[in-house]
Amino acid sequence: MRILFVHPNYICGGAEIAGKWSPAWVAYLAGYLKAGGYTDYSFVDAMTDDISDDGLREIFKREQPDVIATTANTPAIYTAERLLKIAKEECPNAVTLLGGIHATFMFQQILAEAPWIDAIVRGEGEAVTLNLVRAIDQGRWPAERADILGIAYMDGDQIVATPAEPTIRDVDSIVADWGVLDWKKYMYIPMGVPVATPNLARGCPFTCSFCSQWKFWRDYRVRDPKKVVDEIEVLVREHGVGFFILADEEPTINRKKFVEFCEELIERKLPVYWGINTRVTDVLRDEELLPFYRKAGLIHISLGTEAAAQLKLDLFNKETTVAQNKKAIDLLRANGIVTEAQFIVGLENETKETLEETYRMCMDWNPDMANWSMFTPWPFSDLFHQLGDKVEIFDFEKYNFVTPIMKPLAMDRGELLDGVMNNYRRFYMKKSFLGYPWVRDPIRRKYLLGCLKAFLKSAFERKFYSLGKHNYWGPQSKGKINFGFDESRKLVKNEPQIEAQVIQWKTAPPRKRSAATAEAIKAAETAAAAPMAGFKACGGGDQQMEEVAPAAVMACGGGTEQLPGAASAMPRMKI
Ligand code: B12
Ligand code: SF4
Repeated sequence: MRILFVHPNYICGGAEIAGKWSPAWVAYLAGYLKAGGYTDYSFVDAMTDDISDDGLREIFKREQPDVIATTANTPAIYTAERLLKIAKEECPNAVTLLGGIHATFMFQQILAEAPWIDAIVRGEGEAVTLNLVRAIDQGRWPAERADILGIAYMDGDQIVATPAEPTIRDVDSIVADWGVLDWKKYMYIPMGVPVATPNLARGCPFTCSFCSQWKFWRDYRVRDPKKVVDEIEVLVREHGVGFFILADEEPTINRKKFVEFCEELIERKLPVYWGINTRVTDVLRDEELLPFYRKAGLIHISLGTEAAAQLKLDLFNKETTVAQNKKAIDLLRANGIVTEAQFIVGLENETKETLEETYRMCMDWNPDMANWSMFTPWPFSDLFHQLGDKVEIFDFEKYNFVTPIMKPLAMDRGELLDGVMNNYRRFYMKKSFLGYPWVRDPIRRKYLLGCLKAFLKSAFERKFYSLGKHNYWGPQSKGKINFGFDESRKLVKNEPQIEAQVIQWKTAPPRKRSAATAEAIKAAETAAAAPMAGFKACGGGDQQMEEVAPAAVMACGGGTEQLPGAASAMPRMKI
């Protein structure tokens, strides 16, 4: 049973600019398969090695694996679909698999667009993949595929989605096989060392309206910190990793575990620095602990500050305040931790003035780094549904935080991009002359200058924000920018039963439901209960998540109306 994992070759000039990133999904899936007795797997990183479609074709032709598996975030979806098409053409007998965030929620559209995909793995991948590989190995595939939880596939012209696989309770049973990656390739420019993204915890108890990660993992689980440090020790000692970023959505919410994790790192004296993404509220809560976190090697915290206006934070259901953002940055700076403030811009009410306001607020907070991401309306986020028909672009390849998907009412997309670039230029110009070179702590200084180097390299090569590709050469070119949207791409609205599955995949606890979700659930409970009777949460099985509402849900526009052109092309759905 030969399994070939392939990471799709998609690049957009966002976070990739910091170096060559090692993909964690492969290591975690491979490790779980290994524990289940399947060790004949290998990996091709088409993104890091910049492998073309023709190059992949050659590899598939030569390798002839039994299973070809790839991943996709939203912007990489078409690249992944194409990759599996080539895989099917060259290896018609191989089983083609797709997993990751986008396919978990958008499987109906994907299977319609890419019927050569044999199965989509929904949500957390380890247990489902092992069950699926076993079924193939034991000759039960495809005859018994309906018994495998957590997958979606085409059966003739019908889409079948099996009940959700329960999330893995014993998260310590997941032991990554980092040896599947070729570590020479993965270099983090700021530190000049290989970089990894291990997992301490999965999931997030918050419910920000623009985000879908809290829906994806369904519940929050933390691994044994000692075991995670064991994994990091392997990464450092066997693979030369010198920097890691926890792949977690919310690594610090369980303070006890996070403290244990830091204690263990300190005790083992591993030569490694690291970073996290976390919430400002956790930083404020842990004010006293920040020196200890720094001692454990934590040198970079990227904060979901998101906005300079309270109204926007509330719209995002962020449960934070502007004042908290400023305070958290002050505390981190005082404790020698590099701070990165993340802003989301480009909603419909964005103007030149609001962009300027964000810049001024940012200068006032004075983080070490700042990041202006374009608002990206994942169709499976709560905010998307609140936007109604305001989203016009459904070319998912551009859903990448660097392309303006929404057109603000008062400016065009080119002006928005130019405004964002103006913020970057001013911010980093100041930092490069008046900030980074004068930082006293040598590690922090090295790190910041390293980040600047990565940033300048990508700006010089016009790769930053895909500027060259979009024909942006500075303010004078803002009227000539071409984002190359494929406007023939449409959103295929899920059929009601599938939409109900998507909604119920993770229904937020009532306290935290956004207004839109709560309203949608209420509407569904009154209007749609009868026709949906017998239809169970998480796909209809008996494996219910406790917090999932028992009543049927048909929400977020889950009606029967399709976008023009979509209805006739859609296969029927069977659950
Ligand atoms: C590390 C990371 C990166 C790294 C990527 C490293 C790499 N080579 O993989 C870097 C910094 C390069 C990066 C860049 C970007 N990222 Co990023 N990234 C993350 C982060 C923080 C962790 C991802 C991770 O490793 N998780 C741990 C692994 C174990 O989880 P996983 O990948 O989901 O895999 C599990 C399942 O999904 C499933 N699975 C996944 N794939 C497959 C495949 C098969 C066959 C199967 C069976 C199962 C399966 O099984 C796995 C184990 O359970 C997430 C946020 C988060 N906390 O998850 C954002 C995230 C994935 N990134 C995101 C985005 C948008 C981007 C960028 C577009 C942003 C930008 N402009 O820079 C770029 C795109 C880069 C690209 N070319 O694809 C979004 C995606 C949202 C979406 N709807 O798709 C996320 C969720 C962040 C967010 N704020 O929403 N990213
Ligand atoms: S805190 Fe908000 S943005 Fe961050 S992972 Fe959780 S839900 Fe998403």
